[in-house]
Amino acid sequence: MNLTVTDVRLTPILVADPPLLNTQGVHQPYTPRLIIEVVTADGTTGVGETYGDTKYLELARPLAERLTGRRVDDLNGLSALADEVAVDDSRVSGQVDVGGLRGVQTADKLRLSVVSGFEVACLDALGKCLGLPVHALLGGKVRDSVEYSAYLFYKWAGHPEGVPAEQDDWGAALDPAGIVEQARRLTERHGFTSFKLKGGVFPPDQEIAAVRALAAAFPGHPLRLDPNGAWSVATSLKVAEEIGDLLEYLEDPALGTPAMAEVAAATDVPLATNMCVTTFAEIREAFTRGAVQVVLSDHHYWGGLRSTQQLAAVCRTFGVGVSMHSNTHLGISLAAMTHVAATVPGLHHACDSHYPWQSEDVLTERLTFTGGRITVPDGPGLGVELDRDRLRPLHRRWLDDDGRLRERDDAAAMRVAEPGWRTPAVPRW
Ligand code: GKR
Ligand code: MG
Repeated sequence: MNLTVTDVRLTPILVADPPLLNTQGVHQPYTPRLIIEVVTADGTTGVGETYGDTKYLELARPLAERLTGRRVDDLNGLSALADEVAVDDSRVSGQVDVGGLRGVQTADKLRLSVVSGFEVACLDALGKCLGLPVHALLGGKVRDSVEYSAYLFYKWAGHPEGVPAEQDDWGAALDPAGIVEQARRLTERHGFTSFKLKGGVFPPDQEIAAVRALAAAFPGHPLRLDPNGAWSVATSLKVAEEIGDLLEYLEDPALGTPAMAEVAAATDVPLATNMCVTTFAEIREAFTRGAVQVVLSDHHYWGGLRSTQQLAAVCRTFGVGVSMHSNTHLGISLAAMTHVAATVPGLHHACDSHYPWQSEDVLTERLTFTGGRITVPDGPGLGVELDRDRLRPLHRRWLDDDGRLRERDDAAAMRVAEPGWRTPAVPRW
């Protein structure tokens, strides 16, 4: 067996995305993703997936060159390699990111987001070489299936520019009845039993009404509401008071650790985050101030599957819960999330996934939810196979784009419908 990397292929793609609304704007008709293939001297190919905007691609290219000649099992060497690559400072603002709503943007986080795609590809290749599933390389699964929640979004019936040609069949969801209908369809199709509503889109009273409607339609089922930090402390507390008894947790009601700590101090409703704790450096302040009760990990920006396990161990030490955040992603990332989630003891909340919203994938076979769960693959590597015939047209779409859609920008997408739209100042309400 020869584990030396002889080739790394990077394929940026644009993936069809429905007009899902969030506090910054709306999803573009296409979202950029990057597919990473790592080939060993034996001819084994491992696949990984991460964010595909230009700033990630610019970092992935020199990292791909450096990886050639190294071994796929040298995972500790990967981050060191990434550190050798300079990050263009204009690419990271230090502020909360545009479009993605994933917390602070720093050079380190950008590096980790790229490294994670390579780590997953290396683990996939290593698992295939050894005949072992990725979860075994991570220490072994502690569960046979991983639970996901139905991710509900306010949405338009179609994108304002009338593309993509592949319009989704979900229709609009802009009020409580629309959200309940969406939840029913997601449940019928995938068997989900817990629900997360992306909020921060309408004034809080409307979102409170939607949660109440969900609670009436699905009595006793876990519900979450996530306005991505759009509310003031006072508004967060008002919402907690009104519907706290219906919620499993409130996700990022207010922006940043100080505001979250203030909310947490005044309510018993657990607070979850994928915005104020998104790096190891942010843990100390948030945990010592009791600002969050659940951290939603994301292997992409935490630096990979092994970093996610480390985060879970830190959370366990502090008695903080852990689950998984999601952003628009395809099946490779869903498989990676499922493998790592299978190895994390004490994962007590259903993970988030945008996957049901993605009509396209680059796999020979889509992953399927049964009873809202994904069975943990036991075949070698990630247990998924890249389909070149599906990958090619999505890459062609990226090549043909004039550059506008290659950067995810939900505010820019919103301006197509509302020319005066600016990313709202926070707190919005
Ligand atoms: O897809 O619009 C979206 C979400 O708002 C996403 O950008 C967030 O990162 O899903 C995420 C979240 O939980 O905050
Ligand atoms: Mg969130």
